[in-house]
Amino acid sequence: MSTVEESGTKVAQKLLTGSRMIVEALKEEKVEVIFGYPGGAVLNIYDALYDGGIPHLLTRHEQGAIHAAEGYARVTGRPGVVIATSGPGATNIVTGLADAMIDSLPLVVITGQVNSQVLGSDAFQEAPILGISMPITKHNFQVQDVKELPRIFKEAFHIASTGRPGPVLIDIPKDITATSGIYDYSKAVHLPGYKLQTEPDPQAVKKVAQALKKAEKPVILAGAGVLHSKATNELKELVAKTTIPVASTLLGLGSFPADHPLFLGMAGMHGTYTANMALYEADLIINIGARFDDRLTGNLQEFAKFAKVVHFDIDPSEIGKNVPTDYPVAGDAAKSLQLLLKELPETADTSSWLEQLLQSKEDYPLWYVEDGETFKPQKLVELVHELTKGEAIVTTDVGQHQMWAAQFHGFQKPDRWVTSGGLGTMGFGLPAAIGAQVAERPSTVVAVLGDAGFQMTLQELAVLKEYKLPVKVVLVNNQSMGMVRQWQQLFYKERYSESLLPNQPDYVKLSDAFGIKAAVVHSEVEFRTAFAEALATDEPYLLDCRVTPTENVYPMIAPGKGIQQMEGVKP
Ligand SMILES: Cc1ncc(C[n+]2csc(CCOP(=O)(O)OP(=O)(O)O)c2C)c(N)n1
Repeated sequence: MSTVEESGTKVAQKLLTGSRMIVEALKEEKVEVIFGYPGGAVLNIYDALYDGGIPHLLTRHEQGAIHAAEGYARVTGRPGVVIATSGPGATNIVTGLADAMIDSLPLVVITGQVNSQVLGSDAFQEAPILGISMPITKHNFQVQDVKELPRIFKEAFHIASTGRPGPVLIDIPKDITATSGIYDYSKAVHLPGYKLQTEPDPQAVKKVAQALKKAEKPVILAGAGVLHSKATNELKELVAKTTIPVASTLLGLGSFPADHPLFLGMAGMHGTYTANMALYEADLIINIGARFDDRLTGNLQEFAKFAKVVHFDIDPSEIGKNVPTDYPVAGDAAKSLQLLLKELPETADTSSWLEQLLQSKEDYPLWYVEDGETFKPQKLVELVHELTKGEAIVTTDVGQHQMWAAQFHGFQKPDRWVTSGGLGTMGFGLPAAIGAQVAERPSTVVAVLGDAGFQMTLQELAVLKEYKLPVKVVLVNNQSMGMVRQWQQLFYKERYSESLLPNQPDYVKLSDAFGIKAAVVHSEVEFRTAFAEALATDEPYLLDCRVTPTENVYPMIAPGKGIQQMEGVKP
């Protein structure tokens, strides 16, 4: 350690160890919380954090830390920060990196690495995380000289949070964290190879306005890009001016109010009849910030058969990737829509199209049948909405419960919906709820989880207790991996291979062991009482909800089918 540091004038002199530089850089980036887990290669960093002045949340597994950071990023729009040690610590965050990459969530992930001198020698806890993470990060760095640390941190935060957001990994050999160097965070980011295309081309937007003028059956597809670019007001204005109806992707839920008469619901594999038929029959699809992924489009041969396609996207490489695009507009969604609003001409007469869609909404709503005996999972989701007045942040795992939450919760506002869309990561929901609750302490956060997914990361219950996070865990317990069971029922002749879970832990005892109140719920009546009690406390709570074990998610587009070929539509 340098004498300058010991003299007490360390920051002013700007001669700092690598670990202190990391803490200073995180402070300059106004990082509110770090999600992490210590280990040998990051001991110097943890020592600097000991009195470094940035809160740290210790999860019980590195996967928990990165999903928590994703939850934080989704709710705040700011980069979530993660620290993991080398080797197994680093490999434990791989799923989260892939998840954040495909769902465009900004993260800055710091991994410890073995000492520079032994790099590449299969040293203890060495894992080539740079190579492993290359295709699943927006960018990654390995620090080779302590002097580079400030520049690399500044670039990492810039890259993670600008353009299409994504995870950036910084791998730091242990010796670098102990070495001193000059700390200068004042230099502006200079990345000639990193070109952002936030400003839309006015000519391209003009062409969209012309296309709108002619369209008699237009539909907007709102994706997560609307949320990332905070374009929800512009979207509302566009709809107010044009009366074009809106369908949403799974990740776009909340970008347009669910109770708006022109909202058609979620589109895609488990989308509403009306949203899917609108996309099928449309003569103009206006995609704002969606990837046209396969769960949305179904069989591409059938998708947008009759439509011209407009695609607004911050990432030009997404435009035309899956669906041929007639009107490409690369740029920030909010800016593009602002330009479009200025250009708007009179639109064509769409009244018969609207009449058709509004009638379809009425005739073919989402539906389920009450059997008078079992607790329907769809009802459960409706009750979560009702009892939280739709104000809660809802996180989920992956599976049937995720689809029911997407279908039946009715998101009114942006950034209240936290789910693993692209990767479909079981185990995401509980840690993501932790990150969301840390981001918004006063808000109600409800983690709607599957019984199988919960068992993948349930050790994070310890975090709820330790950090007094009042997350309400609603376990949609159907005694199976419901979505797998559904596919085996429908496509594998009911051969339920390894998807039934008759042996479950006693979740009340389990919660009790973590110091968390819990109850078992079998019916709507019991749920109303127990959930009201859970909401009334400022403590975490777990409800083990025994729902209909054989319920399926409908409508459904079977694999290989077109978006119009839905099964299980209300008769
Ligand atoms: C890490 C991971 N492994 C496997 C899968 C495949 N998978 C998708 S849904 C599902 C079942 C989920 O069961 P559960 O958590 O109980 O939710 P449910 O479908 O019953 O609501 C499985 C195994 C996955 N998405 N993620």
